[in-house]
Amino acid sequence: MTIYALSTGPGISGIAIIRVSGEDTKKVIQLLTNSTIPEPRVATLRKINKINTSELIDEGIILWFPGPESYTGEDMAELHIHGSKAVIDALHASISKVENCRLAEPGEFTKLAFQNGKINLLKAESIADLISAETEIQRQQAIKIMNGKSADKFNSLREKLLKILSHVEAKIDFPDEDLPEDIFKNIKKISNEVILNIKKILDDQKVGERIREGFKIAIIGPTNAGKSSLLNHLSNRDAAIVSEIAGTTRDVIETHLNIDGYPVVISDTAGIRDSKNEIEKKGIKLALDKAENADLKLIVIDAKSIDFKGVLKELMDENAILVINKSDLLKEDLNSEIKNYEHVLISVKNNLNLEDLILKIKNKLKNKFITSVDILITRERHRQHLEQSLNYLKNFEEKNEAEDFDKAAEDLRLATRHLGMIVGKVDVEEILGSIFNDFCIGK
Ligand SMILES: Nc1nc2c(ncn2[C@@H]2O[C@H](COP(=O)(O)OP(=O)(O)O)[C@@H](O)[C@H]2O)c(=O)[nH]1
Ligand SMILES: [Mg+2]
Repeated sequence: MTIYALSTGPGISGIAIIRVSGEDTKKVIQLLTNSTIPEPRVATLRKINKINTSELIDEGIILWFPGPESYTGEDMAELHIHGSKAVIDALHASISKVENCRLAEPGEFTKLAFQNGKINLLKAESIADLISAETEIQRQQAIKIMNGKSADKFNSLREKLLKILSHVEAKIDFPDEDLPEDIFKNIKKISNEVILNIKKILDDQKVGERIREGFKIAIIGPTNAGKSSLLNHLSNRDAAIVSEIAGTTRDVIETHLNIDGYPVVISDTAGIRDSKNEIEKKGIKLALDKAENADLKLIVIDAKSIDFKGVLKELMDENAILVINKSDLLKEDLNSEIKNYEHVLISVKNNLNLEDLILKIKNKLKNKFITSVDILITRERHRQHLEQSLNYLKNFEEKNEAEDFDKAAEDLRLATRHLGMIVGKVDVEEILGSIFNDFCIGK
C-alpha cells in the first residue's frame, strides 16, 4: 500500500508539501509528471499534471527518496507545490486515482518509520512533541529526547540486564556447569546498579511530564468571586462567561498560556457552594478534582463577603495562593482573621495589583520546572514501565538464591521487557543472541 498526505499545515501558504510513501511512489511520480524520475534527493522542477491527462495542476519541486534511505524506510517522495486549497485538492484527487494509493492516517509516516526500524519509540514520541511544542522549554525537551540521550540510557540499562539474564539462563540450561563465583556477585551488583538508576530517574518530581503537558493551575472559590474574570484576564481573552448570576460556570474551562516560556494550563471551575442542582453539583465535584490534581491552586474569594471555610480552607497549602478579589468594593480594612493568611488583594475589574499576583505565580512555577535528573520522563507510559521494571527487579533481588533460578530468571526477563518497551525494543531473538554471544562457559 502506498500512502500520501499533506505534511504542511492547512490554510493558504506559499508552499505546501505532500508526502508519498510506499512501493508505488515511483509510479505516482511518473504518472503525475509524464517524465523521468528525478535524481535521488535532488530538488527537481517538474510540471505536475492531472493523472491520465495533460491538464496541468501546478509546477513544483519533486524530491525523490528511494528506500531505505528515507524517513519511513520505504520509497518516498515530496511534492512541493503552491499552498492553495484548490491545488492541494486537485493533487490529492489525482494521487487517489493511482491503484493501491490511499490517504495516510494520522501519524502513519512516523509509525512506518518506527516499524521499519528507522527510529525508536521515544524518538517517534519526541517528534510528535516537537511538532506540538508551543514554548521554548517544550521544544528543548523534545529535541533533547529526539537526540537519543534518554533512549541510550534506557538501552544501556536494558543491556546490563540482558547480560546478567544470559548468565542466569545459562545456569538453567547447563545446571551441571559450574559458574565462576564472581559471576554471582556480579549479577547482584549489576541488578542493584540498575535499580538505583531507575529509582533516580523516577525521582524527578514529574518535571518532564509537566513540561510536556503544562503547569496546571486551578482557579477555585465560591460563586461570584470573580474566578472567570480572573481566567479571562490572565489569558487575555473571553474564554469563560462572566456573569453576576451565581453558578454560571459549571464545566471546567481550560486555556493554555505561555508564562516566561513555561507552558501553563489554567482551569476555571464551578463556584463552590451547596447546590441542589445536579449539573452544578457535578461541576463542583470536577472543580475539587481539578484542585486536587493542580500544581497550583488560586483560591479566589470576594473581599466584601469573605467566604473562606470548609473545603476551601482545607485546600490552602504550600501549592496554593489565596487571592482576595474585588478590592475596589472594599471600604474598610479586611477582616483580621483573613489578614493573617498570606494573600494577594486584587481587583480584576479595576486591574489592581494583578502584577503582584502574576509575580507570585511565576515564583511558584519556576521551582516546579527544576530537576537534577537529565533523563526526563515525558509520559505516564514511561513511568509505568519503569515502575514495573523496578518491581520485577526487586522481586529478582529477593529470589537471588541458587535454587530459585527459574523464578529469578522470569523476574529478570520481565524487568528487561518493561525497560525495552519504553524504547520500543522487545525482541526474544536478542535475548537468545545475548546468551550465545556472551556465554560460552569456557567452550
Ligand atoms: N466590583 C468588582 N466586580 C468584579 C470584579 N471581578 C469580577 N467582578 C464581577 O463579579 C461578578 C462575578 O464574576 P465572575 O467572574 O463570573 O465570577 P465567578 O462566578 O467566580 O466566575 C461579575 O458580575 C463580574 O463582573 C472586581 O474586581 N470588582
Ligand atoms: Mg465563573
